[in-house]
Amino acid sequence: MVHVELPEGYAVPASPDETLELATTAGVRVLDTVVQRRERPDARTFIGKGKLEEVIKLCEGAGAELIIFNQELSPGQAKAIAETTSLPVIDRTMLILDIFAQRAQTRDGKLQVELAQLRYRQPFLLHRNPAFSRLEGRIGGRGPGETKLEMDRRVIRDRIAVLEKMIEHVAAQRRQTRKRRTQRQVPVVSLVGYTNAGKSTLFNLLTGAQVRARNELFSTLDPTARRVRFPEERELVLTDTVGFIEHLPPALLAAFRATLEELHDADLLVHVVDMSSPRLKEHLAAVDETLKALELAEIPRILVFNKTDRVGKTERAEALARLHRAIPVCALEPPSTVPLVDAIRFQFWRASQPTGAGR
Ligand SMILES: Nc1nc2c(ncn2[C@@H]2O[C@H](COP(=O)(O)OP(=O)(O)OP(=O)(O)O)[C@@H](O)[C@H]2O)c(=O)[nH]1
Ligand SMILES: [Mg+2]
Repeated sequence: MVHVELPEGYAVPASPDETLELATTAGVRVLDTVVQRRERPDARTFIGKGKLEEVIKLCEGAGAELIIFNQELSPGQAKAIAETTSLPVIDRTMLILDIFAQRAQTRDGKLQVELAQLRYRQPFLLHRNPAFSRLEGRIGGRGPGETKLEMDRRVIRDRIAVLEKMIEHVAAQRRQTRKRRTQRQVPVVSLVGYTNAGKSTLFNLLTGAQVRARNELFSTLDPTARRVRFPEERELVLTDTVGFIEHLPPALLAAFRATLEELHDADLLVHVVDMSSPRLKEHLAAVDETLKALELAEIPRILVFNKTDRVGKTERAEALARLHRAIPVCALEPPSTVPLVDAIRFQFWRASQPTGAGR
């Protein structure tokens, strides 16, 4: 893996630790990480000709089969690098897309991932990058659908158009379901947040569902909705969604617009945060930015600091949560979610009795 540090003023690079985790999730073992400090990126190869040759030698020595760049490469840079080595080269975005390709289960999810892959790779493919044929079926080179990813540009353009139509069709069906829901005036609460924050765990706890919740990045791709009943015949719909990440590839965001569109119906967003993460601040900022980009910043939001058990002392967890005006919870301990449930109820039914108060 190649990681480049640039001086202030340049875009902050993605965390190399997180990219290592992404690689592990995708099924890649990273043999070595080369860190380079530069005054500015090399226009042609990003890391410069000499450094690139050094990296290639290192790969040959270690028996590496793939080079991962911890940043987005321009199509020109990817091409120049591919011309220097016979090893396939992928960037962080392709790594993320690969995880999505492996995870996609539903037809809808598969369509969206394939669209994202084609859109992202289109400019690369226009250069007839030979590295792509070597990637076929491997990390960075597999798709969720039946389509071969190595295609000529006209075929790709046609396929993109078909995918867009199919996704729009699914989105229209979803809109119908949502309309019925809105007509019945059931409030919708959506869990949002950084990947691996514990959204699905909390969702399962609050709804009794059993969606996939694992210690890995991007466990959840498909949105799930469940009714939650409260005393006094009250109910709401809770939804679980795909997690966000720093430097979220725009191609992915665009393709997932159909899925994320559901968030526009939410009457309340519950932003779940892994409070034990050393990159807490960056995660908060990444989610804020993504919500803004999706035009969801206006929806009322409750901030939830999850994984209090991992922060050690309860007082410390509570102080940190207070500092950020967040509600502390531990999604592994059901009683800890009472304040959150009360806050949600208060949002919709101000006059209702707090949980456990009875009447
Ligand atoms: N210690 C601890 N672990 C938790 C807590 N909540 C969730 N986890 C763990 O964190 C990991 C991620 O949980 P998920 O619920 O899959 O996270 P998510 O936000 O849905 O993640 P994505 O779907 O990948 O975006 C799992 O291993 C959970 O068991 C918590 O309160 N404490
Ligand atoms: Mg999840």
